[in-house]
Amino acid sequence: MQRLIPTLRQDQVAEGLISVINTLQICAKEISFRLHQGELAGVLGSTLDENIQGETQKKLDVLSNQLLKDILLENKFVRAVASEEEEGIVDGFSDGKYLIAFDPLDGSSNIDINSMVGTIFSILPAPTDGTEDEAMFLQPGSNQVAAGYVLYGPSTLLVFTTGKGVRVFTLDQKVGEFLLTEHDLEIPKDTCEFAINMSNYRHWQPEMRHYIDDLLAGETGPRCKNFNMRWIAAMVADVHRVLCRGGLFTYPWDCREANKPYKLRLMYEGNPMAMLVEQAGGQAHSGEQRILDIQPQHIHQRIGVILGSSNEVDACLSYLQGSQ
Ligand code: AFP
Repeated sequence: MQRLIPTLRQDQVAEGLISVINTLQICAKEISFRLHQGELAGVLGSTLDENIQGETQKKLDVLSNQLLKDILLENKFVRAVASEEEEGIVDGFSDGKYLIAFDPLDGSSNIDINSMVGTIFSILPAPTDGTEDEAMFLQPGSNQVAAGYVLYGPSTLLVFTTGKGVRVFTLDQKVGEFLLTEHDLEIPKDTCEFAINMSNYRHWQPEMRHYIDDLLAGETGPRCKNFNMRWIAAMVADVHRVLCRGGLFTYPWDCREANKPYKLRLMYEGNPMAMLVEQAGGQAHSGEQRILDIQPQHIHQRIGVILGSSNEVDACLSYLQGSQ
């Protein structure tokens, strides 16, 4: 089985980008080791702090964030990093070619129940026109040169794209190397599976409720087929399932808090997952536009997400646009 670096070279990925992806896999192995040690490493449970999003931080959120930041910032190709856990960006090398945005540990409420979590990353080119600070990161997702995630599950997987399809590597614990196990993931166009946090039903807009009602109505309803539902409560794991066997994943607009109608973040979750999904032949939409076309306003921006099997994303959008 092929190793990571030779695969990247075969895909004719630029040397600087290979170096950044290599650094990310080093971090991933370290986080994976700590997670698998669990209680034995004394890293489970929460800290007493909240992150910039106002959420309680788990010890492993803090540890993974620190690790990624420290190791990435030693790489001379890294101009700056932005993290879901940090208020502002952190500068690296002034002539670095790449910007890395990451969610160090997505789905962290799963840590203490020994369920799946992951590290999501997005790599953008550093602007060369003198743009500085946070403004450097405010590029549409279509500018990403690579995106991916590490899924810490029964196996540790590195799933990424550099724009030439979606590659899956599995961490061989015996030799400590990521080995290529899937060359080109492809999402089936049709699906009978969806993922949504149903407990928020009462907070959605009527058109989204109508769409989900019709899925639940099954083969005697207007969609004329039975749908199954899955919810892992970690986007990284739910999207992995969609990439492997199709499905629709959505975290839609929600009216609970007028100034916070969306949950997922554009830079750390929306954009990288959208690039992967499109590279695998699926679609990723915010409900208003293609996610990769969104011009970010700030690094912690949140958006609606509807992604997965292409025909099902179209079906969902047709309800939202009122044509069903
Ligand atoms: P964290 O990164 O703070 O753990 O949040 C995970 C997440 O943003 C996303 O991965 C899940 O899809 C979503 O939250 C699950 O949230 P709920 O199940 O609470 O709706």
